[in-house]
Amino acid sequence: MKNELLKYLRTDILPTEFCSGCGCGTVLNIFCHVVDELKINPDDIIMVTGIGCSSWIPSPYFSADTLHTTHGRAIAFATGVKVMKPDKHVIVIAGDGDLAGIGGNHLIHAARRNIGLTVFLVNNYIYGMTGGQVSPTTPSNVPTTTTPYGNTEPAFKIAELVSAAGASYVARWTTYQVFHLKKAMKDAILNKGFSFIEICSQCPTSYGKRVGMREGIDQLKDFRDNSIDLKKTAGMKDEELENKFIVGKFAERNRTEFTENLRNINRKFDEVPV
Ligand SMILES: Cc1ncc(C[n+]2csc(CCOP(=O)(O)OP(=O)(O)O)c2C)c(N)n1
Ligand SMILES: [Mg+2]
Repeated sequence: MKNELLKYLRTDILPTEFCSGCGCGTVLNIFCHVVDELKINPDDIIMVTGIGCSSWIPSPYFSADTLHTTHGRAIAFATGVKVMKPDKHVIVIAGDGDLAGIGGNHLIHAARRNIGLTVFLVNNYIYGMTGGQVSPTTPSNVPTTTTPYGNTEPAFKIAELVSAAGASYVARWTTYQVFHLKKAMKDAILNKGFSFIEICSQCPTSYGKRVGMREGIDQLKDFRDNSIDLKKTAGMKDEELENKFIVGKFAERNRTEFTENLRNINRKFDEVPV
């Protein structure tokens, strides 16, 4: 029996290049379910991505119009697309290095503008594709190829950062909570303003092995055993939350969307007699 969801993929290049145990396949799978259940025509989707393993989720695997852009610039390109094509679903899927490292400024300013993009940041806590360099979300003390004696920096709390910057929808889930993640992806796509989900994902090849979790399943068990609902964290100390994955919805706000403001200005000037 043929899987109905294969119609969303570029099947001529399957199977994917993802390592065994990688979370990228899970994210791709859930994303196909989301598009199918929301009954979105892929012709109404424009995928935008950067460089990295997680950037391969949309490109080349998802079959829609796609911009596979330079490292860190996905949101800049996506902003241009959304301004010109405000009626399309403009969806970015990329990594922690891409979106929070080199592309970090694009991310926070897009959130501040509340431009109607949907961004799924696949946080595997490392520069996966290039073999395991430290990223802005790598936890302190973790040894990486560029921090062989342990990471001396604290990690960005990326969902909290994007929420503080003004995004109108923000959530964090892991690849273990597939049904919560699916629901959140739907909410994010349907939200009119800037929507962001941090998806904590496993990378056995470049990250897991450095923290004693050699197989993808080991990290999935870590997500299962150490996730905590955001609603239950009130009053908890930072030390108690160390090494926990705080999951849930961080923001849902009603703010005017950026391209709507642009349209309003255009309308105003259209009415001015010349
Ligand atoms: C301007 C620039 N700098 C560096 C690179 C090399 N590079 C390619 S992918 C990557 C890291 C990707 O990490 P992340 O975005 O977290 O994606 P992952 O592979 O972990 O999914 C880097 C540094 C590049 N391609 N372009
Ligand atoms: Mg990464």
